[in-house]
Amino acid sequence: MLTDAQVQEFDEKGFLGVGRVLDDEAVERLRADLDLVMAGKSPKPPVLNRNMLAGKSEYEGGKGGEAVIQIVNIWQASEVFYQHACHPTITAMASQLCRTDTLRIWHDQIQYKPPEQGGPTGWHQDQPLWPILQPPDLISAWVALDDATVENGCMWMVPGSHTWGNQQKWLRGGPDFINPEHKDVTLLPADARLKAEPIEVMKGACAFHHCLTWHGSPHNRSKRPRRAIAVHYMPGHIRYEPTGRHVMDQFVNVPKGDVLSGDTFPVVYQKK
Ligand SMILES: O=C(O)CCC(=O)C(=O)O
Repeated sequence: MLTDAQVQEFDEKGFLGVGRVLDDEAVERLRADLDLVMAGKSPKPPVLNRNMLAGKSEYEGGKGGEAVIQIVNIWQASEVFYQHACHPTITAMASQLCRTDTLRIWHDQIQYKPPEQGGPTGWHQDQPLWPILQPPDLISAWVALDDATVENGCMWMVPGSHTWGNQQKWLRGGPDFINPEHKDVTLLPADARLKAEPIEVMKGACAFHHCLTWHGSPHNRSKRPRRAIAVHYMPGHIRYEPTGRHVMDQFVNVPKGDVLSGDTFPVVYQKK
């Protein structure tokens, strides 16, 4: 259980580090299955397994052999990752932060930034990039499979930005990438501060973020890998409201306006 102070911190900042949730053995099991899936050797494939930077501009890290390996729905390719998505402590905390009795997996996501060649992940908000879901009440549990520090490209987030609405089309990385820029600051509250904080997460530890929190992660030019698994969770009331395209659309079997449920969006937490 999270304390009231932790819940309040999440409500105010839009993110919260909660410390260690996995022991070394659990991390090793996940790393071993990640290797199998990345090599295309798992019994079933994930939904995506790609370099996110392929075909992107130099500014976005697409040139010079840089990579961010993104795997979507590794839980469908690996029982170990499915069990991770159902982790009782993580899901109980997530349900507490989004005040729900029911949590479903929206999708999960590995982002692996390899040593020296790890590219950046652009500044963004999650929910605007998921244009088939409403309302914007989702939460992500990001668990480090290596120590993620400033040196190897940990995420950065802007405190309070989850309260500023959908700003996705105005967002971009600043010249140093560490802080974001907004193309029309008149659309933001007068007291909005675009000052990002690094979210360092040690191996086996977890940080939550709200689906409107501005975040991004720079290059990994260190000699260490940066592997992490984010599970994006839907509270029980999230509806299917398509206004754009998304890779998970092909798995939706409910009519527009219904709660997004079904085999590919399993319930992983139900309060008794
Ligand atoms: O792992 C990263 O650096 C970015 C992940 C991300 O954008 C997310 O979990 O929403």
